[in-house]
Amino acid sequence: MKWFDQITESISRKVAQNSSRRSFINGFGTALIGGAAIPLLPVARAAEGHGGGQPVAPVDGAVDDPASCDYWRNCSIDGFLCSCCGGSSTSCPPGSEMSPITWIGTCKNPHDGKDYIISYNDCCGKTSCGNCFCNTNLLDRPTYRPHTANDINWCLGTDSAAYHCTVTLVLGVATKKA
Ligand code: ABN
Repeated sequence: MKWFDQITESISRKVAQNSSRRSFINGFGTALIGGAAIPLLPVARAAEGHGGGQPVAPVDGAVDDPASCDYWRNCSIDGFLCSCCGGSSTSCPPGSEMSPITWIGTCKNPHDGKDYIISYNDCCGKTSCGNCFCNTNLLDRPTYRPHTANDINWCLGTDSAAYHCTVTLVLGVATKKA
């Protein structure tokens, strides 16, 4: 093993002769600061809260508040926005239950120009919320065709039929024109 010791010693001496303390500190500092900066690099993150996990780009005149009737996902709603009732655009307020049977609409996302299938699920089991009533009705049809109408209490299949508010769930991209 003597040969191994000699080689190691010779390499160590060469490194020590050719590198100063200053250059070591310089290199070490660069590695430290460079490493710390890596988490600051841009990475793709799913956009939360704007629907469908779609990338969100600012669009002139677009309303980006889910608690507004003009928010793109609310294009075909008839009811109270759960965002104004203690819930969110995708979750029912505490104490209410989401209806499994819903009205389905199609709305254009101004951020990417695509049409999305939106499920308007009623939240049930509490009296009417009374806040942020919206009646936008895009492609809504008369109630004698209930499967294409939004002016219906969809609190069916829930413990209670009492209507409280409505959430808007993005089901996917619409591939065919409605
Ligand atoms: N789908 C909302 C709703 C509930 C009760 C009555 C009319 C409309």
